[in-house]
Amino acid sequence: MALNSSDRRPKAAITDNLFVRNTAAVIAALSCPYGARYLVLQRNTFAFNTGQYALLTAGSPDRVYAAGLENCILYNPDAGAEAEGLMNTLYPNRYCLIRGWTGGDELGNFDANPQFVDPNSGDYHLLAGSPCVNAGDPSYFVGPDVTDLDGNPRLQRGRVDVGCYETPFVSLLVSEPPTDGTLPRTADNVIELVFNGTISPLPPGSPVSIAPLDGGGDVAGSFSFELVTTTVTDDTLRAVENGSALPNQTWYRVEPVGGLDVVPFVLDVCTLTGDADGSGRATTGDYGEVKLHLGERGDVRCDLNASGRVTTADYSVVKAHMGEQAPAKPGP
Ligand SMILES: [Ca+2]
Ligand SMILES: [Ca+2]
Ligand SMILES: [Ca+2]
Repeated sequence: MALNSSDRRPKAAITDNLFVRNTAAVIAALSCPYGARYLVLQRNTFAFNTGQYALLTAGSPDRVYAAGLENCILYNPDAGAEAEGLMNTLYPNRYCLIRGWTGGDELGNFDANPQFVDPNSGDYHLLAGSPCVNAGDPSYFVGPDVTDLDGNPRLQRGRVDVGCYETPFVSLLVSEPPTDGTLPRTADNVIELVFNGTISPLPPGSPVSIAPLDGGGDVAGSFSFELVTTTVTDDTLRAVENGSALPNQTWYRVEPVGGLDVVPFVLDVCTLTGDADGSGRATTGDYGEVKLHLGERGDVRCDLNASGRVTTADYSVVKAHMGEQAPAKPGP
């Protein structure tokens, strides 16, 4: 994308754009030569643009007041031609990676390789170890609806990244039960969520909401939550029902609360006592599943009566609910 602006309106912002591999004799990516003093360029990535200048933020070096840069990446081949007028800004450049530019360290600016994922193939997302990750203005406020160029939440891991992409560190990999799975125990049912990274520290209160799909209040307060380790430290959230808090044959939706710093997800599960094998119905097949796990201890799925161990007594739970199935899931 290339843009030439001579907009004289004050306090405009150009945000969350990717300007890459533009070529021009003079100004490659962006030109805002007149009245740019009230223009702020926020969370943009300018990379591999070639020309006399990668972008023009003022008419010339001696023109007073160029556009300001915040949380931007300027990483173009000719460091000397990064941008015209970087110094004379009404809004000082802050928290930017600017190749070859020094003099703004006290405002969080820095010069480094941004570590794009695969720029030769057009992927300008940031590697996990990029110096731009969580290097934006720490006091930068973005509302919950503000997204990056991909449409992902702009604020992740507590601090905005530099450039047009926010690195979504942590997302849900797998769950037990899986999507549309069942909670088969008479009590102390377990929902285990495994993420692709550490999720500690947890926010105060319940880290997820667990709301009945047919209406009614969040029941997350009826669960205890703990962090455990599956692959990396604290990558797994275990939610354990406190006793028999949930009625049978009821659908619930599990979602992260705002304070849990993960990519949003939706997990629907249904209570279905006796469904040891997760088939969605209590049948004789569940006897076989219990038999396979006889003797196991702890919060295991086949411990249907929540005694702490899988025994032949768990067969009676299947028998008591024989033939019951998960109701149709409410909603669209
Ligand atoms: Ca971040
Ligand atoms: Ca079953
Ligand atoms: Ca048992």
